[in-house]
Amino acid sequence: MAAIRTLEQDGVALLRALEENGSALRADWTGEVPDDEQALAIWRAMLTTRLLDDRMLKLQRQGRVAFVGTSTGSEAAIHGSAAAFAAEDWIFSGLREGGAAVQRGMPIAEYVAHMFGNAEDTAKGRQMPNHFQCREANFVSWSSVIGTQLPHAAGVALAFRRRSEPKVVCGYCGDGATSSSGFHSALNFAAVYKAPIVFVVIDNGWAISVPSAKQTSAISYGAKARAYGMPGVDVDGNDFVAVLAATLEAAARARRGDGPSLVCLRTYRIGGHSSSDDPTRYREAAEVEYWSQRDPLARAESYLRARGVMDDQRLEQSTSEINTQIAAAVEHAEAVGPPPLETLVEDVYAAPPRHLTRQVVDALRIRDEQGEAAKIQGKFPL
Ligand SMILES: Cc1ncc(C[n+]2csc(CCOP(=O)(O)OP(=O)(O)O)c2C)c(N)n1
Ligand SMILES: [Mg+2]
Repeated sequence: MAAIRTLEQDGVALLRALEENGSALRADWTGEVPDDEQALAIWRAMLTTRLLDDRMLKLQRQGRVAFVGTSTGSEAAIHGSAAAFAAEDWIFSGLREGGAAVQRGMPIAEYVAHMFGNAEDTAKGRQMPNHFQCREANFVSWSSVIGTQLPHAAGVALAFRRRSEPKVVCGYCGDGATSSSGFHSALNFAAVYKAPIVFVVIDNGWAISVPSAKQTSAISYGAKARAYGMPGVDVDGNDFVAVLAATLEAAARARRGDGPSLVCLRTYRIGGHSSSDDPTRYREAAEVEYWSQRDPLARAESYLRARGVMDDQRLEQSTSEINTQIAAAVEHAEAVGPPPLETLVEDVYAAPPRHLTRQVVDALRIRDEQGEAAKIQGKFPL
């Protein structure tokens, strides 16, 4: 196995606002600093994602949810960046940014309904779990096909510009997705047409079993921006203050009409790629240990304690409030049945074509004759 990944292994200067232990801003920090209310809101969003991930993974292990891709260890990157966008802005995500939809107002019950793929799932059970969407939060449904959300995001940004709508777009992707053709097309296109978009790369160290160090021979992901003709920055992704500041600057540039930016957040995927993965087969325990000691949530908590707005009581109360909401949502979601079979071909055509209608009629007949299909036993195939 290769050497372990560390935060500053390649000597690239990362934008950093907080001291390593989070206790204070660095003496040389001159960037934007959130007020305590905003900092607490970002922290709470991070905590919510941590608790949702913990619960969903347990449900998956119990066979109650089919698939989970956790964000544990990357919460500052996700929530610090998402906080830079306004309610009317649009977010295109990858696998791990679903918590940003919750941060933007998606109810926890809706998040959980989607994980179960039940009748209350806004995707009507047709997506893999952990592929979130929320119209009210302007959070767009994504495809697992890596990098495909980025050309869509650039196109929507360009539409906003053409229509003179004062909105910007955030396009998230992972380190692995930077090797996709969608990444190249989207960055090139957005820069040429000055689309109001911020590309946020969450470099969590791994693309399944491919280490970030093998993903590119560029000195950093941020360095790729230069070739596209846009600003790029590499940020300590576990530092929510630096993440927020870098993303705010990029969003402001897009809003001014000056075009796209690339914000690269260096962080870590503490868990497996997904609930189907065993990361001990390809990475060192020492690496996970190194990054566990740089937990972004603990760092944000230290900062807020030093600011005098966080204490054990607040921590316990928030944890218990969020866990109560999650528990209620899970109990409810399990009581709701699967989406009705009749909905299977809705929403695609104004009037479903005959061959699809025939399939639904057949499916209903088979169900009536033979009952619902039994749950599959054994491994989930992905
Ligand atoms: C086009 C395409 N190729 C391969 C895959 C298989 N695949 C699923 S996730 C993944 C890695 C993604 O890594 P990264 O972009 O770093 O995101 P992360 O999972 O680390 O958040 C790959 C290769 C896919 N889904 N789509
Ligand atoms: Mg990755």
